[in-house]
Amino acid sequence: MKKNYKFLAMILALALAGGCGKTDKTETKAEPAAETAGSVTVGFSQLGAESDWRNANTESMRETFTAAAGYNLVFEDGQQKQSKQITAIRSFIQQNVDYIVLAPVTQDGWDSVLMEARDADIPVIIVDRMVDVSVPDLFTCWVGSDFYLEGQKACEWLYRHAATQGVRGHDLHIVDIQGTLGSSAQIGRTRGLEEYCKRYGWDLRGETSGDFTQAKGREVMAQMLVTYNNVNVVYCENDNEALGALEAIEAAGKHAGGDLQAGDILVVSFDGVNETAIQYCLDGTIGCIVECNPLHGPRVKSIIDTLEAGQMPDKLEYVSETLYSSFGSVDSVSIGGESYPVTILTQEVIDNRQY
Ligand code: GZL
Repeated sequence: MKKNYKFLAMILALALAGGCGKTDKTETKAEPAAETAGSVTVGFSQLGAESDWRNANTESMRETFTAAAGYNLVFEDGQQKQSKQITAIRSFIQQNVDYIVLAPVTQDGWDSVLMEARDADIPVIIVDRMVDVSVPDLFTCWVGSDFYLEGQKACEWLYRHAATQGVRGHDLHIVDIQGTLGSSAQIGRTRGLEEYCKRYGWDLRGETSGDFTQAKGREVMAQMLVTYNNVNVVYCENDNEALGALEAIEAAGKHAGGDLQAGDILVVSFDGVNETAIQYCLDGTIGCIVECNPLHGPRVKSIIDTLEAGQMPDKLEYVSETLYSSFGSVDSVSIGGESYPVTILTQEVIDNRQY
């Protein structure tokens, strides 16, 4: 644990200046968390609670950074607002935490606050989505998913599944319910789709953000079904959007499934955390879910343990992930010469998963 000399000096200065024990009731600054002696204080700025994936990610962090394990976790919910996350990081700096962990809502706009953390000599670990910074040393390391690869896997599965039904090129009429615009998850997944559409001549009818939520996913899907009369593939950038899209598809009297020749609307999604979505993948209502693993708590702990031991972890740590389908039409997908097996979804597979 870093010696809190700075913190003690600040308290002493406040005491001498009579600033200790503020009487101002309007004081809104987060009080430093009661720190257990010898514990490692981790300030975690989580971006929100917009999806089942996010809640599983928060749970993983809370389960890992417990007082019993020797940590003092200071948790701040950004409510999907970058301004709140920046405020949280500044509060962590003021509290002189040992480590800052940031799950950034969007990729850009972090330089100045990360410079403040660097100047305060507090290591910053980025988790899940990525940040786009002007100099690499503004964060110590990152752990998360390769969202572009996830998009490529989804599209390679779609290409191969459709080919088994003789459906190719311009006969695929696709809408993309995008994630939070400007997040690296949305940027990577959308990039994968747009590249495949260009490569195979798929008909990309429209792209609109569902903000990774079920309500917005339903609203956007309903609108797209009115705007485009020939949609036969819905590319949902997370499972909560897929659940919303399925509600809209049913309300429009259409059928979600895997038989394009029979007029089904084929739904492809990402995450594999929401139980209902995974059951829909088991029964074929959702054709494919590309796994996006939320259990970053132990991974971040491993990074902090490495730093505590005076070593330097890898700058970037990518999580390996599978993709699920119950169709059996595609047994693997090949991306850039690498083969990724498709996990054929069964109830047993579901029961044996970690989350
Ligand atoms: C991906 C993560 C995304 C999930 C969504 O790692 O950032 O944000 O795919 C979540 O479910 O809202």
